[in-house]
Amino acid sequence: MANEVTLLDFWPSPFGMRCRIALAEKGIKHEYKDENLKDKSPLLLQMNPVHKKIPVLIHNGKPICESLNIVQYIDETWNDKSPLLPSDPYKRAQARFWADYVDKKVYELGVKVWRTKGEEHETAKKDFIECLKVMEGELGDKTYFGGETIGFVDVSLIPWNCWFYAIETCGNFSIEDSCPKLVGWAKRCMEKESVSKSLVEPQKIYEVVLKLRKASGIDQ
Ligand code: GS8
Repeated sequence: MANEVTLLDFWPSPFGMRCRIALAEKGIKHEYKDENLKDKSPLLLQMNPVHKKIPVLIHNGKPICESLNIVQYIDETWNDKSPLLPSDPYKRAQARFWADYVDKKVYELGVKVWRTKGEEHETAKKDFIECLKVMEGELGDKTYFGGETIGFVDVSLIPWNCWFYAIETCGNFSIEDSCPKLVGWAKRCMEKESVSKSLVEPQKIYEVVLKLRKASGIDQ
């Protein structure tokens, strides 16, 4: 069967970026469709009727939803090169645990930093740095989270690198001051073409964040 692959995405989405990196790592030719989330396409509504969210990977007409699920699907389907998940069941379970931590902690707290004011904002900043330190502890002295090559946890976390500038600027703090090793890891990831071409300029994300802050009444 022909391999027809389409990614429904939205350019600033860190969830979409995960899928872009995985497709690039595997060298999968695909069609990229940028959605207007204020006016979702009939295709998106048809392919993800439950959540109606991007990203959605459409492989030979069949949809796969949820970014971490998509990255695993890509890894299992195109398993001839650049493995993202380890083959050992325990290591696979650990990789999924940390990717889930990224979603439940790094993402949630990062959003809280730029979307809140006052005491809530100050608490979110502290909690955000604490959870990045936890990630840094997990990285240890390894090149990537999974070892010598880029893997599932790296792909899950690295998209937030282009959101960090907005988070730091809104919070008036430096991630590098608290987590220099994590910033070093992000720089290493960015040296990979699969990553750098899948992420967007931090300044563009900052502009998106400023618009969202205005829309939600945080900024005048
Ligand atoms: C999150 C996707 C998501 O939030 C995943 O794929 O990992 N858990 C999911 N997608 C957003 C855009 S990025 O912030 C989205 O599609 N939002 C549209 C909406 O909520 O209507």
